[in-house]
Amino acid sequence: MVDCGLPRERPAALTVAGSDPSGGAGLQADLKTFHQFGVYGMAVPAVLTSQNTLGVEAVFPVEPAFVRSQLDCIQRDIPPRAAKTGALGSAETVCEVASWARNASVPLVVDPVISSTSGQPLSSEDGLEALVRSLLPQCLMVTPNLHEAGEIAGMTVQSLEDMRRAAVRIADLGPEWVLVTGGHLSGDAVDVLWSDGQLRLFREARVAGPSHHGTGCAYSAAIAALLSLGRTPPEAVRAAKKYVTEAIRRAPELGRGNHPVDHHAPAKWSGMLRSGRPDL
Ligand code: PXL
Repeated sequence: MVDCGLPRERPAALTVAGSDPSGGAGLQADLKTFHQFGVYGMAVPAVLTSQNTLGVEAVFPVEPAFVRSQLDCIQRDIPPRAAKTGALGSAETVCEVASWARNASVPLVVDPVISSTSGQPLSSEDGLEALVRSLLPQCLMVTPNLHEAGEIAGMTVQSLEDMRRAAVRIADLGPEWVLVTGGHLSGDAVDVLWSDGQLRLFREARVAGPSHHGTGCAYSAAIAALLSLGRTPPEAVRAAKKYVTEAIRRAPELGRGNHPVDHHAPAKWSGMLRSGRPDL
């Protein structure tokens, strides 16, 4: 047998998210990101969208029972080492995902997507309530942006101090780690990671220009990929933020709206399993 020096052990990561046929966001972005980190990617669509870089034209939710059937099917064969959720649509689907995740006891990153980059709703109101009630208590990390953090914490989030206060409130809802992403503030792009009474700040220089399509998806997918490779949550956030910053910097001029980020940006620790396989 020829040994090409490639790692035989390849962790699998799963995304449960919306489909963006234009490839900038949603499960397409997640799969590209998993791949870039050298992780075997799996994807369960929870809502289908008709969209391009200019906006979302239509949303078609997948039957909650069919989402569950996909999750169970994967779990029986290739149990993921880490998973992330994106747009889930309805409360029923959120509950199916929560029930699957409870049984699978997989490290779960929840990106609490409420609307698309262009502002179209991708979750119903009771979908967000269900996410807070049933998904947050059992996830390892939740990654809201300023708007999502405000909706979940019941406050407006417009400053670094607001981000910290929102993170503390959201941690009370159950997640072990809360990452509030500050990409929409001015100045440096600073994210706040809160866990167990400890605050960590992650800072990168802001990349000038219009907002980019799929930034949050690539960020949470990179975190899930790095967790599946055995990185700790703070290590995963640090490397994922560097990846996303570079992905925005290199964003290709594709489409006539919000250009997608470049999922081919360099990914630190890609494909490198931390030796000793820590407990996740
Ligand atoms: O970036 C949030 C997001 C998540 N999921 C889908 C999307 C978007 C943004 O447009 O289309 C499917």
